[in-house]
Amino acid sequence: MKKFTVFSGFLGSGKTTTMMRLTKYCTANGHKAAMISNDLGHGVALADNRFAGFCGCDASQITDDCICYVNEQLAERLDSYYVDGCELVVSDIPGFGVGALEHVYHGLTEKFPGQYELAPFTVLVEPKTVEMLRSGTSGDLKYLYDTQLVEADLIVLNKCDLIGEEQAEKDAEWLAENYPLAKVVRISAATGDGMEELANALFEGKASMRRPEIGYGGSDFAFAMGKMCEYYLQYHAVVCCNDFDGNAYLLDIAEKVKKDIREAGCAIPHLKLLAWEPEGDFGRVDLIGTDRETEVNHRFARPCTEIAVILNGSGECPAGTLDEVVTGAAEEVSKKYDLEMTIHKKEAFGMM
Ligand SMILES: Nc1nc2c(ncn2[C@@H]2O[C@H](COP(=O)(O)OP(=O)(O)OP(=O)(O)O)[C@@H](O)[C@H]2O)c(=O)[nH]1
Ligand SMILES: [Mg+2]
Repeated sequence: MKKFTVFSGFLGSGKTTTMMRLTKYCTANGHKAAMISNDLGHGVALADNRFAGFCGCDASQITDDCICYVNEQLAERLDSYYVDGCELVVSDIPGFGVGALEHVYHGLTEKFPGQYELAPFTVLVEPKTVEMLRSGTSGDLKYLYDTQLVEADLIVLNKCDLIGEEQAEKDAEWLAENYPLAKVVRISAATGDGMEELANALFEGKASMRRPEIGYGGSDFAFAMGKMCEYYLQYHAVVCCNDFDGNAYLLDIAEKVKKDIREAGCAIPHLKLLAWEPEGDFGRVDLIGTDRETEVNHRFARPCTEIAVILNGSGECPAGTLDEVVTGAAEEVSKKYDLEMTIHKKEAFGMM
């Protein structure tokens, strides 16, 4: 089998966590699987790909562009995975992306007819987003939340561990009623619940290849995309003392970004903070919005004396504001911890 699927879904919905959990599940059950992270930035390994690698996943990345626009590069990558015995490859698209059904599924089919078995086009959604869509409070980004789901052959309601069974059932019913062409499955990438059902849906299901009208490039698209920007900072830091706590350091940066972004009247749907030291110990913290608890997803086991850091994520604000806030937070917190920072690369750019 040479199955390929795209995981779409808004920033922070759990695409990377699900790809990691799913590919490990499939490989452990006799169907080798691999994942491609499609974070945006030029020429560096970004947080999702490094994190997946540190966690032992069969993972690579495409970062120069959205996979929508690089069919040939994607095809080459897929071929190398299939030669290596993979039966399923999953790639995400940037969390504010839409249009991958047309650009990736139809693009691959037109350029490489019969070469890939396309699994259902899959869209992850978390309960918080369902709640916003249901209550009509999804604000300026409504077009993105809704259009992603309109593209779905398979909707994956993730983070079901955060809600009760009854609420999960209600959310799944609402999704099925409002996006009637999609099948809905419920999972928790955090606990692993639902992986068998998800794997079966991908291996047994097929892409519909329908072409929904999503107003790609139109005024609603431009309005929502015009709000989004992308940022990354990569640096190295030398620590002065032997009691440096990398976990507290990352958390402090995240909390400062949260506070400063709030004060700037902006939003930051997802910032990923990843740091590692030469022996391979690492820490990962996720800031998901300014009104939620910062999440510690992996802790340094020991104090360290030297770290490399990648901070990357997406803001609902001008690129300059995100740059100022995140770079400023990294610099200020580094000073507080007596770190000597050497910045290797930084990028901040708007999506329109
Ligand atoms: N409670 C809970 N948290 C989850 C689950 N899946 C993911 N998360 C957390 O949600 C946050 C975002 O998850 P990611 O997998 O990085 O989300 P993403 O969709 O890849 O985000 P982008 O790369 O920004 O588009 C992380 O802190 C995860 O640990 C889940 O099933 N339950
Ligand atoms: Mg991700």
